[in-house]
Amino acid sequence: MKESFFPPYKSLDEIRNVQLEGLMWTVRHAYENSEFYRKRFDEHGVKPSDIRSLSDITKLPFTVTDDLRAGYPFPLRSVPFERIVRIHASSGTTGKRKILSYTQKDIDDWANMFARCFEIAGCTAEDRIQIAVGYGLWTAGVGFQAGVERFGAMAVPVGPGNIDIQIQMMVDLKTTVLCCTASMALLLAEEIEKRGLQDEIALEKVIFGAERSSDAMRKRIRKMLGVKHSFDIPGLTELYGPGTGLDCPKHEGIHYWADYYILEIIDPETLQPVPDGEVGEMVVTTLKKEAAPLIRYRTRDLTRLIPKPCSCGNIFPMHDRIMGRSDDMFIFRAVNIYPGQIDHILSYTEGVGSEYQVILERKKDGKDYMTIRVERDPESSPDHDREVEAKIKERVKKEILVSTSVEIVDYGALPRTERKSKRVFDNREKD
Ligand code: DLL
Repeated sequence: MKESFFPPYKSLDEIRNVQLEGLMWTVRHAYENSEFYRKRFDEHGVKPSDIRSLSDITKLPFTVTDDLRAGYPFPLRSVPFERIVRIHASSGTTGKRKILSYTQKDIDDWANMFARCFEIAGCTAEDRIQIAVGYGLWTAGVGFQAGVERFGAMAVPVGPGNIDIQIQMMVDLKTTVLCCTASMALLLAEEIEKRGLQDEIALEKVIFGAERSSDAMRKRIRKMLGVKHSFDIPGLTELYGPGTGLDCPKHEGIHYWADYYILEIIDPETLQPVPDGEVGEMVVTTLKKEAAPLIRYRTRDLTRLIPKPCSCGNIFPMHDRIMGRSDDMFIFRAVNIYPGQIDHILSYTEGVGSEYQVILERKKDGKDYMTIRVERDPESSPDHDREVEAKIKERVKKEILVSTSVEIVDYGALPRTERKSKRVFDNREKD
């Protein structure tokens, strides 16, 4: 029988026991071996011996991004340098990069989690898995690579960009699984369509991550590539990298590896847990991570727990897609808006494509103006533009409670990227 990367846990209670053991180990390990954590715990008046049940986790202080920056270049380090075998860094747009270190065991644990992702997606050793994300300091390429190898399929490590080589590999090697950002998948899908190569490729699955993608965008990509399933892979540099969970072919939520980390969802204002199933900020505590353990790390990502078991039978719990980051929120005319609210409206408006930009400007009259620029669906006629614009304006007014202008542009007019797409352009002068 094929090797499984899932331990034979029979119930959530069994996973909870593993969590308690891991939490107690992590807290002691961090307290004894990291200057940062010892100081933070002492300031907070908490000792490892205070953690005796899972609910005691709330006694622990939060860790935030600024703590990582303050500890640059080896934040949260809890092992001697001779045990660190690798570092990765996030691309961070502001300030210093976040650098995280790994022991050999951390790397092995990460590969194991990643192998589960391929297993839950229904991949087999026969699959040819094309990795179209950046290798190097970023966790993406190296993470997928280790995951494919641990799983035992064939890795096709093309890396980022190189549309011609990507397509050549897909056609010649008959790649079955494509791993990339949704932006890159769209770029590739459009190019394959343009070159009329749909019948020459053998893709069955696409695994996207690293950025939020709309329902419309994913649907479009699946249609153009002729694949039945697309999977959503979450991950962040601080928590190993990609591969900390995946949706299964039932697509009822993202199963996450609760024996490697505890996921809490909190209200970012009150810092209290939200009621089960409500949206809040993901806070993660690692259970086995040695070099840079995370204790109640505030990710800024927004999602919710899905408070029911999946119909696939896998007992690992689920969270929803990442709906955005609390720091993506922008304030327009005193209304807090998340880009996800806009792409939700656009996804369910007929006549528009998946690509859009939101432009915010302050005009001479001192007032702020918003424009949503969105591509026309390639199968729609410009004759309907006025009607579609009016429909979007009306829905934005009704659902987000603000007025916006809408501009429909030709299909393909907005920029495509092989990395994470930028959607919101805030050109208002900062005070
Ligand atoms: O983006 C790791 C990754 C690479 C994940 C490839 C999946 C695939 P960072 O550069 O540290 O790591 O960025 C992490 O990206 O906090 C989220 O805000 C966002 N993000 C990652 N995956 C998803 C996803 C990688 N599936 C930040 N959906 C995270 C939505 C995502 N947002």
